[in-house]
Amino acid sequence: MNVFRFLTSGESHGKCLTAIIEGVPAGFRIRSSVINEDLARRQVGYGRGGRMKIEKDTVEIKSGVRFGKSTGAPICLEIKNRDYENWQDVMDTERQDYPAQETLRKIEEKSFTTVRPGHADYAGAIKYNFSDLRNVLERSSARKTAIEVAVGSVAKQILKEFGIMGFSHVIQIGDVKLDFYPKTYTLIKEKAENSDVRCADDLTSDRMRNAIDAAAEAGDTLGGKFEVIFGNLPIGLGSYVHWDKTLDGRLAQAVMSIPAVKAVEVGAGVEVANLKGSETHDEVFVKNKNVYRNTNNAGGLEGGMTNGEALVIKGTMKAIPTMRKALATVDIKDLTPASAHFERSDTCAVPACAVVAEARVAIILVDAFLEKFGGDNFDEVKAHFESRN
Ligand code: EPS
Repeated sequence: MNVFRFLTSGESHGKCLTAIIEGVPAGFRIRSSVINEDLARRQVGYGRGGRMKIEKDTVEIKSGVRFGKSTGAPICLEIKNRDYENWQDVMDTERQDYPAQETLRKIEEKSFTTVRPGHADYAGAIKYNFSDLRNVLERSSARKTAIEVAVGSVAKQILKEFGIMGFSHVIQIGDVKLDFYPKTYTLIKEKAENSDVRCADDLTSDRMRNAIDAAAEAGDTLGGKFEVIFGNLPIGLGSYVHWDKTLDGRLAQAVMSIPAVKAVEVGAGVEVANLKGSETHDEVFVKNKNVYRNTNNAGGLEGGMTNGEALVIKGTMKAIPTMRKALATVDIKDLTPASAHFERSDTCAVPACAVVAEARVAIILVDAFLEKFGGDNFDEVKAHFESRN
């Protein structure tokens, strides 16, 4: 069982998004202002749609924290959906006995039966026996990633106490790739944070923006690739003894399950297929009793455990399936051919997806960290950490 675990609830246009986190030891400083900074990072990005102009995601810590410190009790987080104001009738949790005509009209207007290819619509409707695809859209929407970023921010605040920090950046949007990497991780992070496509090179950022503009013009959408990097990790998080304890396996699941992610790579990733053994593995050297490597093709993981090098995870996101240029589909009402439903959407959400992946990686890392060094309170965890090999 996971040490750090959480559940979320909430619909895209419902009242709010909620998370309950379990497993945070007492005595950790948890700041809502830091969570809000991460929420803002998820909201920006060239190519985002109209919804982000309505929302200004901020978290309320509802329980489990007292005077800025965790108490060891479950932590409840909440983000209100500002857009709910416009959706109250449609997303009502109560059934009204005699709804007004106007209410019925709004519900009718927002219900839909034309499946959007690439979304959860078709399988979701069959699985849960829905005639209105609104029921599928509302929870399958990537809107819920906002609360996951809040949970990830709590994880990052815990990891930071032990000097573990990470960042994310975009390495491809459509067919525009980042070929020139700044020399250090610090530089990549700084440049990416200042780019509205989260890309560490100015010229490539321009080309990415142009590609997004062209896609938007054509009523189309774009996917891409991002990278999450965490440094200063203690050696031996995760394990090789069972398949479900391997850290690469856990990280892959966490990143793969972000909506629209279709592939996850560790270190050199799929490139290793082209390399010989002698080119793949990172040779080990020693200087003044310090072990070091000159390469990091393993992406910081060997045998499903952290090996002391930087953790490098890549994710690939498909282009968003909700688009103006409607795809051919069927109407589930009568199984007749139709055009896919279109609702306000983003042209490209790869920069936001990178921030979500950073949160998911932090969640897995804090879980593995507390598994190894855990305790009931900050001092215990710190003592365990300091007594490591
Ligand atoms: C999102 C909120 C959603 C979408 C997007 C992500 O808001 P709305 O549906 O009101 O426009 O902008 O979600 C999707 C496109 C999707 O397919 O899930 C958010 O908060 O990130």
